[in-house]
Amino acid sequence: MALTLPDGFQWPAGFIWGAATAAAQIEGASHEDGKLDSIWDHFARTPGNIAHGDTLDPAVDHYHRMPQDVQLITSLGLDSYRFSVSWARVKPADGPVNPKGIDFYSRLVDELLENDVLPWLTLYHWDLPQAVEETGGWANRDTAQRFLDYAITVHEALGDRVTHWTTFNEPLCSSLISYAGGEHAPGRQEPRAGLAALHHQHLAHGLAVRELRERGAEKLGITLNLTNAIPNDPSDPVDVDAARRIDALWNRAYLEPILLGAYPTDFLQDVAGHDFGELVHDGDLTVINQQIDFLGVNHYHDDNVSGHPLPADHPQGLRPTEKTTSSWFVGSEFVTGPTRHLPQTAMGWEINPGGLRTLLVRLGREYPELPPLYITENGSAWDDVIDADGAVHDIQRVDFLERHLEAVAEAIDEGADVRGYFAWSLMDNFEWAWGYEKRFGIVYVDYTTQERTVKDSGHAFAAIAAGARSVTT
Ligand code: GBH
Repeated sequence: MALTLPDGFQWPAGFIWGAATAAAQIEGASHEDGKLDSIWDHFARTPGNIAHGDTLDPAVDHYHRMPQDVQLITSLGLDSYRFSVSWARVKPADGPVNPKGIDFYSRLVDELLENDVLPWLTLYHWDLPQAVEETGGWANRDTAQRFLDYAITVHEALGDRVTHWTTFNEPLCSSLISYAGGEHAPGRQEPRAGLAALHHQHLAHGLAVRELRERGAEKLGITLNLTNAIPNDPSDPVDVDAARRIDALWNRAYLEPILLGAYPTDFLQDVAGHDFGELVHDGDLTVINQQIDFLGVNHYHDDNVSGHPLPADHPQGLRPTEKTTSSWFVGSEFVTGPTRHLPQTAMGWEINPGGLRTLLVRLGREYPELPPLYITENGSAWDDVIDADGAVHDIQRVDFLERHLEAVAEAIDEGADVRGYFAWSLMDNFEWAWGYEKRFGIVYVDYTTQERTVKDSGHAFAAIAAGARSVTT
């Protein structure tokens, strides 16, 4: 198998080939060396929140296996490793700094640099200290200020070695899905809190970018999960309006305050019933509208949407899911997601590589002020097994990876400024509400022995990266 690339195509010089993880999904050691509960530790203790009652301990025991995991990254020949720092490890009660916590990340960064791997650091990948949640969490405006203090702490410790700083990973998930939809920690089902979290995370992002810029951080950005919202019936104005609403709520409400310094007008109208305007104080949008050096794009699937109820026998359940009674489509609760009967991954997510190309090209065309793009996550879950020969022949993931890399190449060929691709994920891990059931890794983890085995997709990715590099450098 090989990539089919546009005629004469070459990956841009210096294109970054990497893999990504997140602290809560891999570290374990939830209560070791001074770490206290994050909202995910707390959330996982309530039966029914996580599949099979799984918890975040020991996850893949990365806290104790960090040097070997860096060797794994090196063995794949990757340029960069995208990881997140756990706020609850660094400032466990959001009070004094935990020296052992910060030391872990300092050792990780040293280990990466010694192996010529670029550290790509994310400050917030969803694991708020439970102590902060107990004072109101992201629904509370003051949490933005606390995030700034935490960001400064991490920068003071690592700023001499880390050049690439991402404030938030997918704020859509850590605001609306977590505070309005209730599917993610802290599991709150309050539409207004979801909107407050959205705005306060924007504010936290802006405060941190402004401050870390002044303190000399080289590259600052944010990662958003972006989607193409597709009207189920393009000739039906009700479906077209549903797609417009989801595009506003999922994409533009995140992109535009950052890039343009304003919330989209139609989004403001859609959520008007929740007094969103009261959350936005004078000057906030100026703080949020900081120049960023890159935009991270996470993409897994497009979203086919309709403004009509689904028939009762429809295979894909209506949102909200059985687990929650509140929708995270705040202001557009009636919107549904009918299936298009495309092939699906083990998550039930549609496979449509062309969607990634469309998205990347469209971003560049719609936003002239767009900074360089990096795909900071893309990947797929499958029911992997170790075969009799000791290998993991994950042919579906290999295919997913190759078709999506082709889509990225096509987008670049059409003018999209994409400078890197991080596979999600480096290794199998704790897949949030799905626990350990869903495997996204390009490296397999045996959850009994914690043994790591590079899957066929890992070998394929390493070969593609090596091949691309030998031509461009
Ligand atoms: C990312 O989020 C995370 O950053 C990462 O930690 C995670 O492990 C990885 O993806 C895989 O899940 O309501 O049915 O339409 C996932 C982004 C956004 C994907 C919301 C699912 C809604 C599904 N998710 N989307 S549905």
